[in-house]
Amino acid sequence: NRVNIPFEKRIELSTNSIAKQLFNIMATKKTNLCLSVDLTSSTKIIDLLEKVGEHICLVKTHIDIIEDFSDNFIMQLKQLGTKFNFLILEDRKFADIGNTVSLQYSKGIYKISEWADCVTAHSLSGEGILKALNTCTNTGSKGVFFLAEMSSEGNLITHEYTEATVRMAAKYPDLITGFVCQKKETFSNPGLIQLTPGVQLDSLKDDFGQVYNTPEKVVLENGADVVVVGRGIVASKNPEAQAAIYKDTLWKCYMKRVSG
Ligand code: 5IU
Repeated sequence: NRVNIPFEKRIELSTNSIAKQLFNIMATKKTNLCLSVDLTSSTKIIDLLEKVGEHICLVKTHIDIIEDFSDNFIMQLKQLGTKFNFLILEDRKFADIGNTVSLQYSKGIYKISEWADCVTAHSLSGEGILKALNTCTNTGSKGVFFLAEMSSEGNLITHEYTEATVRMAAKYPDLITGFVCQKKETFSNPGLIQLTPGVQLDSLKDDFGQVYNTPEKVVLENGADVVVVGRGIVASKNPEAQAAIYKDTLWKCYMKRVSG
């Protein structure tokens, strides 16, 4: 069972270079925390990452919500990634036909393919989306977290959709880093990474349908490898202390999982 294999052992089982790097970072830094920096000011993002960079393996961005975007921001972000050893996931949730996605990925103001180690994508439009992301090669290594399930209540993803998504991903072993999903049964390949959002310690939901679970539930019961926390850290009074708490709690759950 993939959830009982330690990250160190899963490095050699993965076929995507970003998955290998991420497993390696998690094992070395002893953290499976991904911070979702859903802030609209680039200086606030940089300040926050200076404080919490040591606690995270991955930072998740929504580049299109930033109001003062600049190439300099990207440079700072990359530098922090190198300084603290974390990767960057742009949560773009690509969903269009392949040709449009290849433009959205590499062109425009953001030029995502030039700086994001990995991106998220929907399977809704079909395999062309993976073909497109796979052909854009202005960086050496890249990865895709394919969206197999969502955390929000009332989302329209069915069991069949999830299964078809996992089958589609299997055709692109070099490209797929893992799945954004909620359950351990969703896939079995131990070389792939389960990224799970919807975690907060002091809240059960937000006003717009987000559903929160506890670290114990997502890591021990539901098989999350990397756990996404946004407002639980970003909106707290002391993000630095809070990041350390999430990191320790999530890592303890992971240790319990692989030793039990
Ligand atoms: N996100 C989800 N649920 C999902 C997917 C993505 O919450 O199913 I796919 C994103 C949205 C947000 C972050 O950027 O993860 C969660 O932030 P909060 O922890 O603040 O709810």
